[in-house]
Amino acid sequence: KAKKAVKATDCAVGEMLEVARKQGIETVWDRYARQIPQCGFGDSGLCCRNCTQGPCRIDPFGDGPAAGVCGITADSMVARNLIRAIAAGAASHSGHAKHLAHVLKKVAAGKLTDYSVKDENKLRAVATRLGIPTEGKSVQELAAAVASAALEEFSEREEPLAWAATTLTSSQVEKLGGLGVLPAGIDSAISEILQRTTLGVDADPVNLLLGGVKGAVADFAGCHLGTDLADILFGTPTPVFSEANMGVLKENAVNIALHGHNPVVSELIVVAARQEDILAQAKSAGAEGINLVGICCTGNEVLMRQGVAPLTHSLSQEMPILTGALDAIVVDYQCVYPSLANIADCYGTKLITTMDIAKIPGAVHMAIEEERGLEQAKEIIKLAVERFKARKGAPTCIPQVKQKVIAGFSTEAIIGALSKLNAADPLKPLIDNIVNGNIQGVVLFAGCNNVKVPQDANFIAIVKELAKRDVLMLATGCGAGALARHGLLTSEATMEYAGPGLKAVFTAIGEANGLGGPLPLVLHVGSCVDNSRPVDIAVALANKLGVDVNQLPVAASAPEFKAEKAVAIGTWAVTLGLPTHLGLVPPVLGSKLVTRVLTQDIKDITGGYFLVETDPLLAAEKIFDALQERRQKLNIGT
Ligand code: NFS
Repeated sequence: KAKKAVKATDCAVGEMLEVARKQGIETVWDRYARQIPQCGFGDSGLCCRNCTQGPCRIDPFGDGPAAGVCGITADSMVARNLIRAIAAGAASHSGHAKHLAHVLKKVAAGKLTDYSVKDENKLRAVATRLGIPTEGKSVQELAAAVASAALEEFSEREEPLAWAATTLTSSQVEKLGGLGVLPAGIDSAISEILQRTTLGVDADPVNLLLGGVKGAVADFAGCHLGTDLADILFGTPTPVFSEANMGVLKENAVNIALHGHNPVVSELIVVAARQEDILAQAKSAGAEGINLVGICCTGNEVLMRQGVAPLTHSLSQEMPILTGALDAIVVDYQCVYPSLANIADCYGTKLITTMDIAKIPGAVHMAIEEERGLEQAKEIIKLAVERFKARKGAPTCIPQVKQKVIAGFSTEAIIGALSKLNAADPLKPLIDNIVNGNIQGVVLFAGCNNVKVPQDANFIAIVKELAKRDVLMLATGCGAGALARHGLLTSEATMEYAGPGLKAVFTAIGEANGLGGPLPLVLHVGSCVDNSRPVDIAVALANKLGVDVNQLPVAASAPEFKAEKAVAIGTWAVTLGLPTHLGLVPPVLGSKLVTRVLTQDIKDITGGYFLVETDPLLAAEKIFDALQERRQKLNIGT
């Protein structure tokens, strides 16, 4: 009972909840309470609205209807609903990637003055991986070739997706091809799911799930594409120091939050905020400066590349407005709660939407045209300055809570850090330490916060438990954010929580890299699309060892997931061979068959499987056991 009352473990969020209560402001937690009890049919995947003969519901206990009006069974209904979520997730990640591809194409054509290729090495590396000849080619030419290769990924062609075929191990590619789940186009895989799940198409639950796997592979390609193109356009992240949580707000500065997922707009706001004319405007309004902060994955993008402080994440995105100190929230798309508009209106905070596919009633909409992006970024900042002027002198209540953060661990940065130990063979120290047991395995923490879990509680508990057991951990998305706000992305956390093996390895790497201490307890590898980065490392390890990813002591965990994007990512993690923990029960229990395929049968096909455990300590135990099982099979003991 007591556990239910806890909404968040972050005390800054706790303080703001108290403000919300006093002021009568409705939050995500209040709206959730009003939904209780939630629909049991929907919760178990047994509700279908795919045609107007419905909505149909199947009784999971066998007392009521056993089929929908068209005759669809529980197994197929659950499978259909699940793979529609995968399609939606893939559409989101790849829509973001497509947007970046269009920007790169315009950069290559010389049409944009405010954007450029920031990382030529990455551009050349990606081109080489794709088999595009780079010799003697200019940056412009290569950018054009990579952008058109990227855009070709979306529609259907003869060959499999290049961003899957060139990034995975050859045996993975062969296996996926053999299963018929290597897509020939991202958009075509998404559209195929929509077709096969409409009335009267695919009624075979296992076949439907395979369609979902194909969609998930398309999602992986979209994520990888998004990461590659963002690095090319804005730079590949390197380790960066910052601070996290609401204490980063400054009462006397113009505070602007960058929220959403795509760095296309936020990167220009960072540029604009550093320009003299804009700073002068802020100063003449009486502000000491412009303070940019991040929310969700746009926040992760600008943290990784620009050191912008992460303010808060996902579930608590409404909270910073209640400080009274947030002058503007600039959003692009995805994971932005529409409720921000009402709360922003109460406080006078400017909510600015920037994408034509993502408008919110009550927000100011400024459709960004990349051709005049910097000018528009300045207009946005001016709106925030106006709001600052209006609130200047009024009391604010900023929770004095912040934590140090080290982020910026791209694949390249991790390999770079390891190369300080062994320049000729950077992966060797990592492999040696996995083999000798200093590192028991690698776990990637991904995914969101969910209102059904006290915010961050599962992340924190599992990380602390696995740290003790010498597990090397990486994090992305709101998971990385949760760990950042709780001080777990620091060298100090390594000293406090890491087991002796992990501590020794992280200290050696940290010192060799001049960090003056160990690596942070968990490495922040980026936003959710950046879940592709750890795959690159796993693939490199597998290739070097001559094994496959599904044999490595590597696992993934999404302890507080909520978004359809997380369903897509989890599915490709399983497809690529990882035991993948979920801290909430996905809506599949209405089908024993689907539940069994996802948690057991799939293991015989891909080597990966879903491991569902809502208790964080038990989850840590089970994840650790999964790593041990792999170690034993590789004969590397404990
Ligand atoms: Ni990922 Fe990032 Fe957060 Fe979840 Fe949403 S911001 S893309 S989906 S909620 S981690």
